[in-house]
Amino acid sequence: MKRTGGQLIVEALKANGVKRISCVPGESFLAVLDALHDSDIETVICRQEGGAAMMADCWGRLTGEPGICMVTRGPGATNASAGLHIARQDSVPMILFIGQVQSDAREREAFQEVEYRRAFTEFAKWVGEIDDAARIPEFVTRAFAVATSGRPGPVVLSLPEDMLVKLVDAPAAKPHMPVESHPGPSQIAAFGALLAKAKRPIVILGGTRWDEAAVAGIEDFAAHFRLPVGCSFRRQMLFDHSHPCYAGDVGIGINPKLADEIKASDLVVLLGGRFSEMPSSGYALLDIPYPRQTLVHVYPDPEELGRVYRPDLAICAAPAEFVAALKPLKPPAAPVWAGHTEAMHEAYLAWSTPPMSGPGPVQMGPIMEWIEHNTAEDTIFTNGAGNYATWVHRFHRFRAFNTQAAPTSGSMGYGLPAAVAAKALFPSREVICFAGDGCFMMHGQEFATAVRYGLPIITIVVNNGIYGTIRMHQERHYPGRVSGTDLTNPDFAALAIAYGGHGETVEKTEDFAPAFERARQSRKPSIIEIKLDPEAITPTKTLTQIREKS
Ligand SMILES: Cc1ncc(C[n+]2csc(CCOP(=O)(O)OP(=O)(O)O)c2C)c(N)n1
Repeated sequence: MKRTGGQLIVEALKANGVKRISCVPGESFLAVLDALHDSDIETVICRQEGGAAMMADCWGRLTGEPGICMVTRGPGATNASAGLHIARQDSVPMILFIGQVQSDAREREAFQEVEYRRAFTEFAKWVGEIDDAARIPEFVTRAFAVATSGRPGPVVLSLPEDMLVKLVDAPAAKPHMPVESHPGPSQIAAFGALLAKAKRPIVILGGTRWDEAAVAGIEDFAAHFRLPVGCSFRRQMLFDHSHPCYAGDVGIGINPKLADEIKASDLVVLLGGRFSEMPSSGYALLDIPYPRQTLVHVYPDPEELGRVYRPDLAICAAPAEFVAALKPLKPPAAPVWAGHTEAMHEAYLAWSTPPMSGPGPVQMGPIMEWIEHNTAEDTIFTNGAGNYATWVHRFHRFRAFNTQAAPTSGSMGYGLPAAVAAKALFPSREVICFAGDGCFMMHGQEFATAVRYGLPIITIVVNNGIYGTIRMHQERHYPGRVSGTDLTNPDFAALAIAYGGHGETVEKTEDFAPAFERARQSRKPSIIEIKLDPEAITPTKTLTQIREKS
């Protein structure tokens, strides 16, 4: 039976198990929208393509299967590039479909014409264009394979408008076949031998391609070997922070004791991550290219192994496969490093206990403590970029897999669309988005998407009236010379209500708990605005102290 290109795209998505897509429509892909009309794939209509792409990223991040986003050519595609860049840096599988101008107008700079194979090469793992509708099954299968294999990442498929309306014969779509990469027995034995020789080992978890079983498996392994385990920047959901082997967050503003421990260790095991600029404290924790410590690097893509750090043992395997293969290794009767592991967990507990005082009438420390005692272990936390995020990264003790969606790429605006996506995926779990006033306003319009689909996310806007992170750097480097960092904000609670959600304003610490409970009980998407004194720029230093270097 002949189908249109639009129908074949939807057929291929269904065959690959896609349940929902994010989308901002455009006249360039009406034939796909029409085919979606007849399918049970849910189309989440978004308000800006950046938010739509970030939602798709979040689905990819939390499922391991590509998140799907559809946008129009030119301005739709360039807006979506914000989410594409996140998926690329964060190694998240995603497929972005872009409606393209009709074939006979190409290369004239037709209306909204962009050549994506030139423009998006650096933002995507692969950029393809489908000229012949009969080849849609081939291109979509490849897109799923590329997005999920090796180091996962985003794929862009450009869809010329005329191709989408052609009626063609094509084979029925089949699901893609995931590509696994297992370590060999000799590599596991070599790893065991390095561990047996070590006196002060440390494991740092990161990257994607994890699942619940792998997270449970590494926890088991660490417990048996009494190994200290840290989590790379914004990959905190990979290890239960209450576990006695947990050593802390290897991210921005790392606990200095943990940084010292990594430097002093004799065996570093990088498991699943790249140990890029943020987790490595600006490439300062391990020498490049030859770390002083013995380095075991486990990564699902050979191109990353030896790219920055030359490992002593390189294992090309997905973290889940590596963890599964660890079972034959037997721990020493009394690991010599066990005392370090205990001390590191103690140091972590002290580091992650919030300060109870600070400038102004609202204290974030007690608010974080309240959140810790009043939310479930499976609560999902999302955020974008800004100093406010430190409160989450440092003081929230992540307990379970798939409870975090935050961009390692440091992109502002991610938290809100990610919260919408996470709530659509896990409707029975609580989803809390943290945002700064700057961050929220970047993709805050997706609050309307939460209202439209009845997704009661709780958004905590930490409003200090400034682009605080940049003000902090400014005061450090150019004391007292404020430039480009002041903001004028809306009334966030009124904004929530205007959208059809629930709004709260917190001006004193003790207002927070009842405001949160009311937001919860409203069963509506909500915004809780916390009016934070801009002096409270970090948990431990005020803006004045930074300016005066005191
Ligand atoms: C999309 C994007 N634009 C700009 C930046 C640079 N940047 C990093 S943090 C920040 C300020 C964040 O302000 P806000 O959300 O209000 O949080 P605060 O730091 O005040 O807590 C800026 C502008 C960025 N990381 N991402």
